[in-house]
Amino acid sequence: MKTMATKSPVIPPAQPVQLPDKDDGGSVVLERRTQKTQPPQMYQVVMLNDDYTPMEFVVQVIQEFFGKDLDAATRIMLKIHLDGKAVCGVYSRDVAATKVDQVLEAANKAGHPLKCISEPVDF
Ligand code: TYC
Repeated sequence: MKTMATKSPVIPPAQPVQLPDKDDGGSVVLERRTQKTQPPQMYQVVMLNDDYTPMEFVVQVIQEFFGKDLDAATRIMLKIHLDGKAVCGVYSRDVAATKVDQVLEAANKAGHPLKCISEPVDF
């Protein structure tokens, strides 16, 4: 399961500008501002708890695909186990989607029901 969404860029409203002099006595001109480039939307890969996947497998997956050491991976796995879910990493949309695919493929191969999703940060 993958979750995707997009955010439309925020365009600042046009501001009324008073011309300095030689105007027609009080006319108001709307000046369009150039749009600022927004930083790319980032995606967090969230891993979900289940009752069947062995803890050791989850720790290995987090180490392998999210570049965490044993200690960090164990802490993330325990957070998932206790809270139901946890963020394993934050990436661009394509990289996050690839991480989800890699985790699901490894889980399927091993016969575990482990699930993870990708969702926009600030979802
Ligand atoms: N709850 C599982 C168990 O008790 C362990 C587990 C942790 C499973 C994290 C999935 O994403 C997960 N064996």
